[in-house]
Amino acid sequence: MPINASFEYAKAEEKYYAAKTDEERLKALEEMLRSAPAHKGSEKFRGDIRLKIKKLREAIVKSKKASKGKKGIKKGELQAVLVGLTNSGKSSILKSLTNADPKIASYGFTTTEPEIGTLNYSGCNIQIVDLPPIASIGFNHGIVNNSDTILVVVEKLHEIEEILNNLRNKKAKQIIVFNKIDLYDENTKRKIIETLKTKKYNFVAISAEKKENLEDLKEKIFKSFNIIRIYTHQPGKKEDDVPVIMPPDSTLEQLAEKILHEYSKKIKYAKVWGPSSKFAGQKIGLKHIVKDKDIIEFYTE
Ligand SMILES: Nc1nc2c(ncn2[C@@H]2O[C@H](COP(=O)(O)OP(=O)(O)OP(=O)(O)O)[C@@H](O)[C@H]2O)c(=O)[nH]1
Ligand SMILES: [Mg+2]
Repeated sequence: MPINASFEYAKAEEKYYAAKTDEERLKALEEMLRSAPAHKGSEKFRGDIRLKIKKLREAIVKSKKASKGKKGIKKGELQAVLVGLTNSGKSSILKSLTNADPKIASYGFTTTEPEIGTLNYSGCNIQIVDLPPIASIGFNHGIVNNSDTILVVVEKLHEIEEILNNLRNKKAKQIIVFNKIDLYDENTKRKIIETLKTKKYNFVAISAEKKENLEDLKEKIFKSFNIIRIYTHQPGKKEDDVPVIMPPDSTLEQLAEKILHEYSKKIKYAKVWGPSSKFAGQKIGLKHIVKDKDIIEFYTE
């Protein structure tokens, strides 16, 4: 700190050292410049601050440019990611399952960054992520590693092992999606399906273009998540259309906590209709284990 520095300057300098982002740092530096002593002897000192401001502004612009185009994807609660070689039809599948409208083309390496769409199935919103082809620059192992379900999209049998060998995520469920089945005659189709069965893959043979077997694919995706759906509501009101998603064998307490942190402490009791109830409207406590498609009504203090 220079001699005769003001109290404001000291405060700004404190902010500068405490700043966590470049933007905060820049703001603090600008404050420092405003409050720095303006006499002749401090000219070099002010010049130093100006230089720091200039450099920081450039760095911010540069990092903004670098991050542009790289879409951040906030992982949905239920997420399936499309992985495969170029041209296998990943984007066509995204388009046929969801509201998304990705670029589709026959020339290869069409998708260069992740695209997302939402598949609404059985009351649940499932996030489907379309990725650039595996082994291309834009392919994102990070997204695949965090995903719940991997849709391995192929148009030839030999592609399956090639892709599986390249996957690092060993936790996610895998569904082999054999696409473009419309290109084959009945006999070849049957042989392909036999081979997939013999290899014991969890698979579905579809045509994204001709919309064949898409319902099977949707069901397989939904089942891969191993979740239960609970519909909740306040007394006297209609239940929510969008269920709360829970792992199997969750308790009423866990359900309440998922809805709102500390909510379980406010609950006197609840009533349940559906699979986990002995009779309609049964009164239950926090330790009650809920089941798929239960309807729960909460009573708070
Ligand atoms: N016959 C047939 N063609 C299909 C089917 N699905 C996709 N295609 C065609 O295959 C080509 C590639 O489709 P895309 O959906 O762009 O493939 P992709 O896997 O996203 O390709 P990349 O983004 O390059 O990885 C296009 O010409 C599609 O029209 C299908 O079920 N049957
Ligand atoms: Mg694509």
